[in-house]
Amino acid sequence: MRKDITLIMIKPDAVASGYTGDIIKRIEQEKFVIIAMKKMFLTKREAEKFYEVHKERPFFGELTEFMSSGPIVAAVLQRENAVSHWREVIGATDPKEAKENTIRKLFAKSKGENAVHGSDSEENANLEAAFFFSELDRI
Ligand code: FUP
Repeated sequence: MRKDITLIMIKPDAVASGYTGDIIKRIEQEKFVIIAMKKMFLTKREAEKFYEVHKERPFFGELTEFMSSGPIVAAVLQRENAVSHWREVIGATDPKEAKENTIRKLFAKSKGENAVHGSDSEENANLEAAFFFSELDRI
């Protein structure tokens, strides 16, 4: 079976609330292989670069401010259908709309402070993984 990757982040709200361990446990329960993982602090400029596709959206300032407000954990995860499976596991962008037992239902505060990120396509997963990790980090 093909093993795809996705790029995920545990966002500043979830790291600050002490949910990193719970989320990593869930990653393993869902049979993802952790290819690379690091805790880091994005600058505003780095957050703006990562979310460049959203730069015309009204929430861009708030989003990049939030994403550079505290440490995050970024990781490359692998399993079959990694992108779609992770999106199922995390649930809807707005935790109020997320299904029971999804990560956002369990841990997110709001649509903006929503605990985790997941790539939205295989193409973006590869671009986003390369944003955070070198080829050497991902062997
Ligand atoms: P998702 O793919 O579920 O992370 O959501 P989007 O790509 O639509 O949005 C990217 C990020 O922008 C979200 F994680 C949170 C933020 N956002 C807002 O702050 N307000 C909105 O109305 C929509 C998204």
